[in-house]
Amino acid sequence: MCLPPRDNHLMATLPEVQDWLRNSPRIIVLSGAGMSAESGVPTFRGLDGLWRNFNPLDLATPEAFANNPTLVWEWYDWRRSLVAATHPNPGHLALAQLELQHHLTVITQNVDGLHTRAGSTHVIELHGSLWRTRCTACQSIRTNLTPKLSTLPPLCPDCGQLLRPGVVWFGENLPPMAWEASLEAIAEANLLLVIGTSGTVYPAAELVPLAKQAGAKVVEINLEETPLSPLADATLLGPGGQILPKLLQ
Ligand code: BJW
Ligand code: ZN
Repeated sequence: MCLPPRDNHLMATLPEVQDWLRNSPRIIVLSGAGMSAESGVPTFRGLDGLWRNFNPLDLATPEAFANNPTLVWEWYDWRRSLVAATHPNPGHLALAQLELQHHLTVITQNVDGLHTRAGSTHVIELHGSLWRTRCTACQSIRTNLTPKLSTLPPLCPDCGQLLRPGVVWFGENLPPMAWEASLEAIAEANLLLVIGTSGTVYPAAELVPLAKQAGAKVVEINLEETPLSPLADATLLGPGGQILPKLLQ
């Protein structure tokens, strides 16, 4: 689904949000799949989302991998090739630019690595990365996967057991260090930008009320309102790749 940006709403609040940005030494971004939509990476929910064609329970749970590791591996292999052919969009690039003027931490639910490719250096990957594997037995982690690794899940060079995608599936805990670092960053934040997330997956969505409690202003950028909108001090409706460069002008 691609709704046209509601410029009236955007123009009403844009100068005010620009002012908040200028006066916020510590900015946090919480990004979701919509952040990378304009790069051509599919989102999960919504009309064009991945979950329209694939059942999350068949692909994004530890049980799914245990039942059919080849199917799950192939799906991630397909997504790796897809992401490898994309590039950061103007929204990712604007955030990398913003880091040159502010203390900025990006907390992303995305596994595509596009924030880092755009030049952001303080990136917390809450849901892991497509570009890592983890051993199902000895837990050793490998990075820098090539896009097309293999159609079969590879075996761990250390212990010979199955390697799995280095992402966080439903029912799994978030990487403890990433979660701790996110809580610390949120506690210090003056401004939280919530970009391109449906705000339906926990505990990531919990960071928004926590930021409010810590006294931060919350600005949401999305094509549509979400369950997080009532918490936001401003919701800018439109594509992140258009709104973020305008915010920085
Ligand atoms: C644009 C745009 C443009 C489009 N510009 N915007 C509390 C309450 C209820 C449930 C739970 C709870 N606590 C925990 C749970 C269970 C569960 C959960 O949240 N379930 C809910 C779905 C109900 N959470 C978990 O299981 C988490 N683990 C956990 O809690 O551990 C403790 C525990 C252990 C054991 C038992 C119980 C608890 C783990 C969650 C892991 C999520 N994993 C995935 C897959 C990652 C790997 C992969 O990529 O394959 O993460 S699911 C998927 O959803 C992915 C995403 O990161 C995540 C969030 O989705 P996101 O990013 O918001 O995308 P969309 O598609 O939903 O939204 C896109 C948005 O963009 C839309 O709003 C568009 O409008 C917008 N948009 N284009 C701006 N151009
Ligand atoms: Zn191993």
